[in-house]
Amino acid sequence: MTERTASVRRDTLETQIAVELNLDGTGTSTLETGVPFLDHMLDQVARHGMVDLAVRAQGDLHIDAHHTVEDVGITLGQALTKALGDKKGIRRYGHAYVPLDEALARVVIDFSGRPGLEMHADFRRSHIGEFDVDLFHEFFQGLVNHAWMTLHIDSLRGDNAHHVAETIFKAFGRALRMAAEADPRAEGITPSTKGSL
Ligand SMILES: [Mn+2]
Repeated sequence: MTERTASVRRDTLETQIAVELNLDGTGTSTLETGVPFLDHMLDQVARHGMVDLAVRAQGDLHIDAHHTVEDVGITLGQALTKALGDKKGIRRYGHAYVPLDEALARVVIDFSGRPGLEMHADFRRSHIGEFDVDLFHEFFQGLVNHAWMTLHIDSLRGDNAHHVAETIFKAFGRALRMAAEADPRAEGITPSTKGSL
């Protein structure tokens, strides 16, 4: 496979975001979104997805973290689309179960070419530190809309909200790795009977 990297800049009046992505990386990251808990979660995606990821964001955090978190999702989605290219030779589907103590999450990905999000996660508190747990859905909705992926997220159990979030993002990273990975038996082949994704 040729190099699968992307560099995307997205500027609006609300946020200015730059994402650099290498799908065939080693799990290193440079994260400066201005939202520390989001940085912590993106670090999990890079590490467990074995992708190299740099995200720099300047957002209207004086309002709240909503625009920044959503727009980081959008820009990361755009970077995924660009880095995946024609999707020839990838596995397309990926899934992972990840536990963290009492918490357990399952994430299933299909690089289907159709945006779709099913997210089922109950958090027992509204905030993790200063981070509003509603924003996890905003992040993943922005991501799937621009990565053209079907994404099923199920938090199967968990008491601690930090644990629940972390299992979701680690499982997302693992599932992403599987779905985006080169399948040595399918070199040059589009993983769809339609012939395109
Ligand atoms: Mn943690």
